[in-house]
Amino acid sequence: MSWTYDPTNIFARILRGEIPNRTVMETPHTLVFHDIRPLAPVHVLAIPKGAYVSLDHFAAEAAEVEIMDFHRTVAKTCAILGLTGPDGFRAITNAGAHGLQEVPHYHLHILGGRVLGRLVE
Ligand code: DGP
Repeated sequence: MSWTYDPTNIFARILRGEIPNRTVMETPHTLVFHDIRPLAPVHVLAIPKGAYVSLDHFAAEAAEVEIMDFHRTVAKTCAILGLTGPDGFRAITNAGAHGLQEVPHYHLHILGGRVLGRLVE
């Protein structure tokens, strides 16, 4: 399978330092920052630094160290933001046209701080 990555997308520009962001955590492979249009009291985005379009692209082609680092960083972020208690959180990703993906760089939305609505429309 092939994925075509657009290096002009907004998260690529954030990674290059061309656009500011409110960083929560950064590692050699992963960046976590606040979403510009928060849908919950906590709404951050975790992105790999590599050029991956979507979850399926990342899972298929990233090195194991990138995949490990990404998920460990997500877990640390949840702990830092106070989401790992019984109240919990939601982690969700949108992919492609049906997923209504707006930014074509893989990102995981991490939401919490209130009871979230069900996913069904
Ligand atoms: P998605 O539909 O899953 O591709 O969501 C993209 C998210 O990215 C959306 O919640 C808004 C957020 N977003 C878009 N542009 C920017 C930006 O320039 N900065 C930040 N921090 N977030 C952005």
